[in-house]
Amino acid sequence: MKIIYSNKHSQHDPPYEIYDGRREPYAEKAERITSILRALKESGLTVFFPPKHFSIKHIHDIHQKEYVSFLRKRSAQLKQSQVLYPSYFIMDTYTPITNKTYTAAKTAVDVVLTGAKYLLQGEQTVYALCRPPGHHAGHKTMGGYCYFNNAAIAANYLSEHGKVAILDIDFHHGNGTQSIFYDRSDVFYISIHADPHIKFPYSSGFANEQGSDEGLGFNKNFPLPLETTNAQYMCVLKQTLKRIQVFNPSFLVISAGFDTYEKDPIGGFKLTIPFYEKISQEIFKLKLPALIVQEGGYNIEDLGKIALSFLKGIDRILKTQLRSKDNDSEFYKANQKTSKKTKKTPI
Ligand code: OKP
Ligand code: ZN
Repeated sequence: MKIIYSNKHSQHDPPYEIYDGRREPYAEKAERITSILRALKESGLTVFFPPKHFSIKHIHDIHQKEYVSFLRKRSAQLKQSQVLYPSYFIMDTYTPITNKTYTAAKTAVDVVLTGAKYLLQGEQTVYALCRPPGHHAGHKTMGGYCYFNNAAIAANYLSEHGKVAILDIDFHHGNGTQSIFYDRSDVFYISIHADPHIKFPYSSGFANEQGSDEGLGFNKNFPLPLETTNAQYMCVLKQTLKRIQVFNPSFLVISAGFDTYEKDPIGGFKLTIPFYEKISQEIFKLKLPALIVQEGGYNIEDLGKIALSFLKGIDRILKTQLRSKDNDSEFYKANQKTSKKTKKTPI
């Protein structure tokens, strides 16, 4: 499995967010990703690949041009230590612009697109270890620590080669991703998250939001109560996977947030570290080419262990699949099918 990573994310590191009118330490810290990186390196599980440079066109396919240039220009205008809370293109008080915000956000997009391109070239699983996260970013709005919607941009890019399912397992509902694909039937957004009556983003993520026009029936939300346990979560996860199977996509994009963890400082579910291995094992039984896109997860101390647990689940499945490859397994057939479709495309 390939892991795509760039250290450019670390230059975007706002000192505070505003919660209910007060300054609080910024939860979406650069150390989140370094914690994951360290754990992966120590485990010796994988090899890292740098992102390639992709055209801005892929961002413009999803985000309004004025919004993109606003972010670029305002970032560039700021001094190193300045923090700007703009009055437009923003939906909350968690998502400030700093001098390197645009650079970091653009690099995160390059990271996911590089991963998506590897899938097109026949790679089975790629982990896009990116930051800042993306699933709250809408067509022309930043919010919830997100600027560009990494998962949506990658899904849209992949959708030119076949149907795409986006499975969002971050603790928070990916309102940005939902809104971007709400009227499309070629990209299926399905999300498990905390009840938005209680948790961010508050205004969307309810079970009755099912898509519109062409997209009606291609958006699915599973809001869950606080204190959700491993067993309850697994039951819902299996339901989402059945629906993805029925949709029968060519690619799976996973918005992988680890803030469902029992000790997450801003979450509220009760999932345990070993359970992430179970989650990924279950997901990878689908045998779909999958792009794992890093979203949230804020327990810096344990994030590395969570990510490692998640990736171990994939590794085990991949190994089983590889073993049964010779006797004409389903996996082998599935792979043959996808590799025909995966012609190289210029970026
Ligand atoms: C982004 B992602 C804590 C308030 C946090 C914002 C949550 C954004 C989550 N002081 N509220 O989905 O992990
Ligand atoms: Zn989250």
